[in-house]
Amino acid sequence: MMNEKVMSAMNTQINEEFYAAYLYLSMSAYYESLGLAGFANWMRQQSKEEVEHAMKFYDFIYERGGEVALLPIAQPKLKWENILEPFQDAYAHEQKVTKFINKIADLIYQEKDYASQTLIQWYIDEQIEEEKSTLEICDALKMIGDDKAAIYMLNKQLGKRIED
Ligand code: OFO
Repeated sequence: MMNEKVMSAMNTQINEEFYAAYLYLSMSAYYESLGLAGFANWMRQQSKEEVEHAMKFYDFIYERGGEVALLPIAQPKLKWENILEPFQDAYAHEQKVTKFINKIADLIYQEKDYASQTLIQWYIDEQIEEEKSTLEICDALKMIGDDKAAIYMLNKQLGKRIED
C-alpha cells in the first residue's frame, strides 16, 4: 500500500518532469531555428531523459499499488536572446528541480516510507549529474563568447550526445 502523501508528491513531480521535457524541447526548437543542430540535439536528448524521469515515478506508483493522476503541463518559454541563455535557464531549472526532489526526500523520511527511499536516492544522485552537465556547458559558452569557430566545434560536440 502506498503512502498517500508521498504518492501525491510524486504525482506533482511527474508533472514537473514533463514540464522539464517540454521546456527542453522548446529550447531544442530555438536552437533548430538558429541552425545549431548539435545544440538542438543535446536539448532533445535532455527532453527525452526528462520523460524517462517522469515514467520512473509513474511505474513506481503502480508497482506500489497507487494511482497516477496526470496534471496539465504549463507552456514553456519559447524564445531566448542568445545561445547562452537557454543553458543558463536549464541550470537554474535543474537547481529548482533539486529542491523539489529534496522536499520529496524530506517527506519520505518523515513518513518513514522505507520502500520509496531507494527510488528517491536515485533522483538525488541524478540531480548532481543534471546540474553538473548544464553548468559545464554554461561555463564553456561563457568562455567561447562570440568566437564562431569555437561555437562550431561545440555544436559538433553537442551533436554527438545520444540517448543514455
Ligand atoms: Fe528530471 O532532471 Fe532535469 O529536470
